Amino acid sequence: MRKTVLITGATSGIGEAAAAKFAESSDRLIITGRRKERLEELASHLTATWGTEVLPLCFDVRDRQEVEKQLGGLPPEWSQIDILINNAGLAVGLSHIDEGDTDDWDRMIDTNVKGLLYVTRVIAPKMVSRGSGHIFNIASIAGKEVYENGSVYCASKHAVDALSKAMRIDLLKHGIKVTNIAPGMVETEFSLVRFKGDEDRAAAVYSGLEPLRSEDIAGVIHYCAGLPDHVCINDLVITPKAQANATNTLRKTK
Ligand code: NDP
Ligand code: 8X3
Repeated sequence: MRKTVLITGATSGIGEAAAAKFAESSDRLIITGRRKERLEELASHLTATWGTEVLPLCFDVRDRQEVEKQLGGLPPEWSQIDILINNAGLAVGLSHIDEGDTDDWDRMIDTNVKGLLYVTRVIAPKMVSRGSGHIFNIASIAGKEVYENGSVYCASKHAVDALSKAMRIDLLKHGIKVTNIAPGMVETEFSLVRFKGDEDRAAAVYSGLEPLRSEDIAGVIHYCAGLPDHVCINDLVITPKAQANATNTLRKTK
């Protein structure tokens, strides 16, 4: 059955790939992000390729009033959301706790934790009133483990991990499923954002190994969303074959 899927952070990476995957299966999409041009290009592309109905909404998930205005004021034909993919997020910087940039910390906590909460606070009641829905939280392997220099990003993703568990309890009686997705290394714009545009540092993250592609994660989300209603995958850690955990990778040397 055709579903309405809301994906935050669909202008690149995992969110964009998830949008393509759900479009391919004829679902309807609400896609969000801050980069308006990219959002509109993606919407046109999905409609031209798969005939998908798409509603692009440009806003910053950190802006609570804007989240409430945009998602609280959805047109009636778009307000029944079956699947929410809380994907918008980022890492900024990589530094020891005594040297970190507090503006970077604010960006990560405000986006990864507070932004996810603002979106969920608007959408969850709509699911509760219908007694159905499926929420995906894109956490991270950094929400399962911590690594040197990653303290605040790891803390923000541990918060997402905790929220997934807590949401599953609170929403249980309303028939809403919550799936926590915890990817390892996925080659997207993630490292470029983390290193503030430094392409060499970003490329080095994935050198000598085959990282996950956004499509790999999108495929897993789509699979979980397509399972029978009585089945809920609660939590998945997904890494490339060359990654054992947050810190151990197998790289080919030249
Ligand atoms: P990308 O940088 O490619 O995509 C991030 C998306 O989030 C973009 O669409 C961006 O849109 C959106 N976004 C970021 N900040 C905001 C904001 N303030 N308001 C609205 N949208 C925002 O990275 P990924 O696809 O890799 O990241 C997606 C999620 O996956 C993140 O939560 C990330 O933490 C998580 N993750 C990524 C891993 C990886 O290795 N790549 C591993 C584990 C988890 P725009 O800039 O247009 O606003
Ligand atoms: C992104 C993966 O290992 O850089 O969440 O934290 S990692």
